[in-house]
Formats: sequence, structure tokens, C-alpha cells
Amino acid sequence: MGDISCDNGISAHVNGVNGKAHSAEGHRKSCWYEEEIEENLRWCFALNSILHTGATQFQDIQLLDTKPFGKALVIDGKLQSAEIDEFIYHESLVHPALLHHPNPKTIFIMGGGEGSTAREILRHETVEKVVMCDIDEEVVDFCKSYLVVNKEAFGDPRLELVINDARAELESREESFDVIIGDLADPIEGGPCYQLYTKSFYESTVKPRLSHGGIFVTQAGPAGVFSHTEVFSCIYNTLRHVFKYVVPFSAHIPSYADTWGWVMASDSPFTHSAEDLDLRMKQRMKGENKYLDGKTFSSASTLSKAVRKSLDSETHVYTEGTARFIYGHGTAFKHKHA
Ligand code: SPD
Repeated sequence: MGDISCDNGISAHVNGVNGKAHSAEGHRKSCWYEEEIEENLRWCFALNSILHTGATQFQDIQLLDTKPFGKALVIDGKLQSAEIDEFIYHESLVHPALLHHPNPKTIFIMGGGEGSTAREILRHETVEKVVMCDIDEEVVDFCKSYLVVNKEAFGDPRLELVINDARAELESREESFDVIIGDLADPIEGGPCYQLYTKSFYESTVKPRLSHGGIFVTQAGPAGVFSHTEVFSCIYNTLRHVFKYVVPFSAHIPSYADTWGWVMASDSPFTHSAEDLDLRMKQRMKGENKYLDGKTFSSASTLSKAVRKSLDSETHVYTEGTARFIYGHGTAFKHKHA
């Protein structure tokens, strides 16, 4: 799904079965990264260098120094996070949920190994404890040492880092959380976490671990005019079957080459206006957001007519037997088909 090719002949097939090495032409004096977004659609950008490429027990992992987006983390052939625009993804994932909660003190992150989600949460002065639970210790260690921007977050005494499967961890805990955040890799076939997008997981594991008035939010895959039917619409519909109030929202992420989606859910209504959110940001948060304010959230949660229409009419519920995937394959799939 991801290929790196250089004009000096170096070519690294990053992941997957469908990727094809892209030969850089003579006049292009650089290496290129190419990701297969869909069967007939590739996303390609120039690299300054390849900082790391390897495989953990669970996933393939690369750190690239890219020309247009700065340092970029790639997992299982999918770009996860890029230095210049990760703030859009992480501010959108974290702040709407924390700001809608009256007093968020305890937060659980499923995934989040790169540390940026924890960094954003820890800017909230109400927060007393953050449990970040990632399955892949190597990814966490790798991000700790390479992503200096999250150094402070990793050293914050309010952060408890746990290496475990998020389902097992939530099930083994007795305490409840004010906000639970799904900062998971996208559901891909053979990837480590598509089970964490299912109705039974939301119903039997997430919801019972939320405190009264608690809020769940998850990243929910591509949410573009065409791409939202891959997983966004059915994650939304699945959460609609589990929680009383469900808010889908989206933002354009340049390095993802698409609009991205998140879904926030609770059994308490989301009643706050753009002005309320701005006020809470001032009262509760350290520093200024670069991307998200009250108006930005109002616009993010006002989806286009096309997306709204198909979310409203979505009937698919995400279960292990009826899972939907975004394009690509994880390590387990590759081992099975090797
Ligand atoms: N931190 C996990 C974020 C998952 C987002 N996946 C984005 C893939 C874009 N190609």
C-alpha cells in the first residue's frame, strides 16, 4: 500500500500486495512516497529522507521526512500523522468532547501511541488523570524518542501509559471515565483494531466504563463526499444504536488527501453553542488552539447535504461479522496470505 522510490534506484515496498514501485524521472532529484488510497487512486509526495522503516509484532511502521508535510508517521502503509497538520486531527479528536463535558477529570485513550492525543488532553486544566492504552509498545517507544513535540506530554505525571489491548484494559478496570477517546488506526482488514469499532464493543465495553454524563469520541475514517461510505457512515450509525446523542463531524486534513471524520456520542445531550465552547476554552485550557474554536466546530459538525443524506439513511451496523474496512491490509492479513 505504500512505496518509496528514489532516483538513485532505491525502492522500498512499504506494505501490502498492490503497491507498485514508482520510478522517479531523471529531472526529479528526490525520493518519493506513494500510498494507494484506493485501487485506482494514489497519493504521492517527495521525501527528504527515510528516518526509519521496520515492523513490530502488530504493524509495519515508517517515519519519513517529507518535503510537503514534515515528519510523517506511516503505519501499515497508511499515513497516520504528519508534522505540519496533525494539529487539525488531534484538536478535532480531543477538544469538542472535553469541552462539551461539564468537568472532564478522567480520560481513557484507546490507541494514541504517538502521544499527540495525550498532549492535547493534558492542556485541559480540569484533567487529573489520563490513561493511554496502546497495544504496540514498539510504536510508543519509537514515537517517544522521535516525536519531540510530545516529550512534555509523555513526562506529565497525570499520564498513565499502559501497553495492552484497549478492550482487555477497559474490561479489567473498575473505575469509570468522563471521556473515552478512540485514537485508533483505521479499520483495515488484518489490522489490529477493527474490532474496536463494533456495536458489541461500544455497548458492552465502552459505555459501561463511562461515568454519568460521559462522552465517547472516536476517529471514524475518511469523510469526504465520496469516501464517507467506506466506514464513517456505518461507525456513525453503529453509535446511533448505542447512545442517545451522536454528533458526526469532519475536517479537511491536507496530508491525508481527504476530509476526515470523527463521531462523538453520549447519553447526555450536546447543548453548547460556539460561544460556550470558546468561553470554556479560555477558562480551562492552557495555550491557544491553532485550528479549532467554537465556530470551527459548528462548521465541522454541519456536514454537506450529500454526506448528511447518506448518514441519515445508513442502516449498516458494524459487527465483527459485518465489518467494513478502508482500502488496505494489515500485518495479520499479509501473514495469512503470504
Ligand atoms: N492516530 C490514528 C489516526 C488514524 C488516522 N488514519 C489516517 C490515515 C490517512 N491516510
